[in-house]
Amino acid sequence: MKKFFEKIILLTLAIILIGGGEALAIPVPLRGVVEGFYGTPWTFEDRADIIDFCRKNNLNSYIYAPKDDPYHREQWRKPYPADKLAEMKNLVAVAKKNNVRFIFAVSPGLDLNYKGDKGEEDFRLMIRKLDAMYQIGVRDFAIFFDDLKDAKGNHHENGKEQAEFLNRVQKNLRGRYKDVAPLITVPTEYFYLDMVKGEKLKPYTKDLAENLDPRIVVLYTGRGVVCDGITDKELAEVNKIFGREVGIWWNYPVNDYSLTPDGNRNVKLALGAIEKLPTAKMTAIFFNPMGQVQLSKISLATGAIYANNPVTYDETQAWNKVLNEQFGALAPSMKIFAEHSRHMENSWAKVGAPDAIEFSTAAFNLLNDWGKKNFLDFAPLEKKIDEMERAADILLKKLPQKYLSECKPQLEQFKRIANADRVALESLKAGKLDPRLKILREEIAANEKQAVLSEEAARKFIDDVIKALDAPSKTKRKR
Ligand code: 14T
Repeated sequence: MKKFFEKIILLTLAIILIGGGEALAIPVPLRGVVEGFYGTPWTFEDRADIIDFCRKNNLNSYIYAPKDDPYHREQWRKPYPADKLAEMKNLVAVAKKNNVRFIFAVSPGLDLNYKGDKGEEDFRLMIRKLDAMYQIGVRDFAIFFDDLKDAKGNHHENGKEQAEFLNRVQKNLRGRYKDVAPLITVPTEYFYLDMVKGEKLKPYTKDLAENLDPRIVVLYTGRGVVCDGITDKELAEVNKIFGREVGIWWNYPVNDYSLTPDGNRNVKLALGAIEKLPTAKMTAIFFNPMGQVQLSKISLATGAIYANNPVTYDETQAWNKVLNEQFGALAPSMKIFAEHSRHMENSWAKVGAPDAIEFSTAAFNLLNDWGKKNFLDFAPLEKKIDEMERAADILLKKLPQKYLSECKPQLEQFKRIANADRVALESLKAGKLDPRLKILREEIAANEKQAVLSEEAARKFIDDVIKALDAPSKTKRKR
């Protein structure tokens, strides 16, 4: 009888939810930022600033997991020295004040021992490490096992051992402290294509999934490490593998795989909106940002809109709203710049909307007509180039220092590209390659060691025009 009434109530709720016209917002329960990138970690000021940003954008969690904090990964056994601990304590208080969960993560996988005396010792050291954080007010913990592959792409982790370690840590902490939240983890095989071989689960993933306490939250990154969206179906598939609702570690706007040879400055900035994520119910989503903390806020704020209501999320609308809010009078210029710097792609990564679609379309149409038609409409592309030059000048002059310090090389490169695009366009008009164009291209190429943007749009137009005009007779005769 009780069951029957429960069903009626649930049914009524479902009718209200589905049929109620206005869709009810269902925020992702755990939503926030994971400082999980390689390279120079954020400062404690940056972190306090991002926690304040989280509150303002209704994100409720921040995960502390900077890969290059030695105490987080390489020397995870070492306790934080007093000065670092004091800064951490202060940050934990900031989070508490802002109603944001401070989730402290350790990545012990590089050399963690699971068995024997060494295993016991490492377990004890892990507990000591987490206990010190409990003492300064931390109530949320994570243990990550990502990126443990050797040069050949193999790892030597055992899923059962890892599961037992995680279960034991969780049991120990929650046994002694009633106010500690469920543990969060990232497996060693943390993207779908790494979990399976053909139709079958790989042994590590199978063993981990079978043995891991169902209360432990598992995060994964999608089909790949950095991938072009996650569908509801894909998420359901991974939920099935782990027998729980898996959370998402989303690798956008992170750009740590776009590095200068010195390994520190990020060459391309990810300034687009979050897109192509599930609308189905999910338990957690964390966005991995760029080292550039201020500029990360464009994408992170769109992520916050998404995480607060995945079903109604519209990336274009969110992106425009966020840029207006964050840049005020500079928003129109910032939009033009950001549009050319949102798609991230290399041999193994692909994410973010294509750069400057209107530019590419105008350029494509023009080059397509060139040599075929007598009348060429240069106006659409000319307008785009005008806008780019104006935007670059305005931003270089007026952007507040906190932003400029994160994107000056990219803005200067943007200006160079716009300038070369202008010369390219004039060359097309004249039907003859302006010799300056190749010199400009050389300059741009030389600067690509520190700044890249619009690879398939404004940057490509330069190459395309040189190609078209370098062999004019050929192209023209083709008709
Ligand atoms: F924890 C994981 F979900 C994860 O994404 N781990 C790292 C992360 O720290 C990094 O910021 C992100 C983007 O580069 O990807 C993972 O790191 C990798 C993965 C690779 F396959 C770095 C280089 C790779 F080749």
